[in-house]
Amino acid sequence: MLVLHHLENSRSQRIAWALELLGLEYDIKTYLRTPEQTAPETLKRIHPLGHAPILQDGDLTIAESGAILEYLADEYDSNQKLKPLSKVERRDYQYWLHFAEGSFMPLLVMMLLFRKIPSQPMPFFVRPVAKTISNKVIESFIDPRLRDVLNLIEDHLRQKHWFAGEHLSGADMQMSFPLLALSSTTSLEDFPHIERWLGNVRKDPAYQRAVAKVGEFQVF
Ligand SMILES: N[C@@H](CCC(=O)N[C@@H](CS)C(=O)NCC(=O)O)C(=O)O
Repeated sequence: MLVLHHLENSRSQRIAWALELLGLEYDIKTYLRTPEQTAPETLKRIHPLGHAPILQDGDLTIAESGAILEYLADEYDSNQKLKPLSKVERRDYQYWLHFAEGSFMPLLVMMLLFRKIPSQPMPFFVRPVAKTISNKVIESFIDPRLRDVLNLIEDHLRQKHWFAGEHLSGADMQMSFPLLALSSTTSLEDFPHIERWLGNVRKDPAYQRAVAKVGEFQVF
């Protein structure tokens, strides 16, 4: 039996989408975030890092959303719904599958943390300094890199309908989390192909079934 350990408002949505696309039966165990927005300690009973998503398949426990998608592709995807067969599509699939967590998410996590710094408890006279430093890091380091990332994605989606070509794949699932998260707080109107792709994601029946079960990511 497949069990998806799902942290509310999190990357687990990707895996629910994949499981729905493959038409697999699975249980969802939902964990609520702590007041500090972290995962509860109970998730560490499933995997030592206690980060979601985690998938259990019988005795096997798999963490890392990219690794989980690859596992599902290897074990349950005889019709290549998650992982394309052709060489060119496979290259795009691999690139974007890794890009999502390797290049995109670290920037978003940094942005989230630096945005939060000025509102953390601290002596009142330190706050303006903290705010200046945070804004400087966001403006000079994070924003330009994020714009490069979005330009790269926009350019790719100008040529391809989905990340790996004509068909939806696990690469779209990996890329959905950072792009949905970003679009919930930042206008993407300068990136019409990303917006078109986000619209297609939201229209996908398997995505809609997943969201009905685990919810869509809301605020970043
Ligand atoms: N690279 C990992 C990241 C896992 C991760 O950081 N998950 C977040 C949820 S979106 C988490 O569990 N956060 C809770 C915490 O850090 O306490 C993946 O793609 O699965």
